Amino acid sequence: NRHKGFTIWFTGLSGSGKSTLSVALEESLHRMGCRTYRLDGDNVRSGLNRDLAFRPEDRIENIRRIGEVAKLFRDAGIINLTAFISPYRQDREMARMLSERGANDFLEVFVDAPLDVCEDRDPKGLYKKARAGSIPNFTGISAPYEAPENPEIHVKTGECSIAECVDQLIAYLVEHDYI
Ligand code: GGZ
Repeated sequence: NRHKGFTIWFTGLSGSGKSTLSVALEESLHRMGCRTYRLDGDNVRSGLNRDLAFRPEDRIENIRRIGEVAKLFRDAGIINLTAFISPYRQDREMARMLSERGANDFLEVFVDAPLDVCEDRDPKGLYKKARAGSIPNFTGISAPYEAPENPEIHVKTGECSIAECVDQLIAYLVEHDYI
């Protein structure tokens, strides 16, 4: 598969399925012979961004650095999948500006699941702790999430399976000649 470098930027609440979806999409892309790299909390917040927490200024800097890294992968011709809450519209726009060389090098994917669905899933028990007040600034509970207004792709993980969402993403990428 001959493809250019570009960024697929997943945004959504904790527990919305960003990481799961990015892993599943990456598997499909690999089967198609694409070169990818995935950035998420596990490999970025533990290393490059380990000095950052979850205050607004930390999140802004988190997203700024990730945007810069995404740009490097883009320049290397790699499809970069990023899975961070990235709650602020302005920061996602900044990441888009950083990343965008030609047009269309940055695809925002709104991973949309209602808060109550995410809270029911609560895979790490974080919502429960946030409700109890032991995690401050928790997105959706005590910190804002600004939903995208014009994402390239909008997937509804509360209604559709991960496989269906992956199909939707692949269809978009094929239709728009990314892969
Ligand atoms: C939101 C938090 C918080 C607070 C820890 N608010 O479900 P998770 O665990 O694995 O994903 C969440 C992750 C969010 O990190 P990001 O780098 O994606 O956030 S941002 O883009 O806003 O900078 C959650 C965990 O870290 N976590 N404390 N207060 N999520």
